[in-house]
Amino acid sequence: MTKTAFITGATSGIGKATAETLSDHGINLILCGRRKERLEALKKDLSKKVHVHTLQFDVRNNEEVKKAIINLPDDFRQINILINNAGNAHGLDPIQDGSIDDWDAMMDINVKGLLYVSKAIIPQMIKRNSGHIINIGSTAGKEVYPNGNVYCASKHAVDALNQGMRIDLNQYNIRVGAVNPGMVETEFSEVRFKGDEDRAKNVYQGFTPLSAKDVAEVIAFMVSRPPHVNIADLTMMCTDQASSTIVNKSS
Ligand code: NDP
Ligand code: 8X3
Repeated sequence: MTKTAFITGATSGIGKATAETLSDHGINLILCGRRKERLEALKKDLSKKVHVHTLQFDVRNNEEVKKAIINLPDDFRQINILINNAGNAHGLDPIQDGSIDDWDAMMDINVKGLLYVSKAIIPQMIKRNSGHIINIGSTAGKEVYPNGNVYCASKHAVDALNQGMRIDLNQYNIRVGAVNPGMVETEFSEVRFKGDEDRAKNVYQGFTPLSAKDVAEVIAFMVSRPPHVNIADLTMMCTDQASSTIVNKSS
């Protein structure tokens, strides 16, 4: 049976690379994001290989999320794989200087958005007694680094939700697992530093970070395991990274 994957944050970085990689595995795709032109361009490209549907919504808006998922066309109603990927860091400031708007964005997108999307999709997986949810966490969900405070808190929440979902959905034969990447060169730092491209580039200078494709290949491995195998929690870093704060820039 051909599977369908629902990917949030498919317009860029890890989500986009995952869409491309899963299309190579013959998995049909529902691609989500706010930037419509990018969704359309990706659809045009990947439709050469698999069936693709796009949904434009902001994960912060629960009404938009519900409406988009309820109104999926018949061919895309059955979602076998949910990849909760949409997210970002906003700012990198000590807690005493942090911006409330940045905090709201991170908690609303990374935590509440993930919950809204999951809430809209889990019932159909329960009904079919089958499904696979992959949550994109972070090494920031495993440890806290200076000035990472609220981003790290949001990713620790994803770590807890990954465990909680796995426990609660176990009786319904639904696989739940997380990928927790270290530093991946995407638009992540451009968003974090509000469009400051030089500052964003500087984050990845002097070492070889993970690429979005590196993460996508791990996700493809997870979803292609036989039904009795669930990769529950996987942390990956580039070879030059040992922890959130220890990066070898001299290799
Ligand atoms: P990008 O900035 O390249 O991609 C982020 C994606 O999330 C975009 O497609 C964006 O789409 C989507 N998104 C952001 N906000 C919203 C929103 N409000 N509603 C809907 N979609 C949204 O970053 P990455 O690919 O690096 O990040 C993907 C995930 O990986 C995030 O959860 C991030 O925390 C995590 N991660 C990233 C790491 C890194 O170093 N890059 C390391 C570890 C984890 P659009 O703007 O079109 O809505
Ligand atoms: C993104 C990786 O180290 O910038 O989650 O937090 S990091």
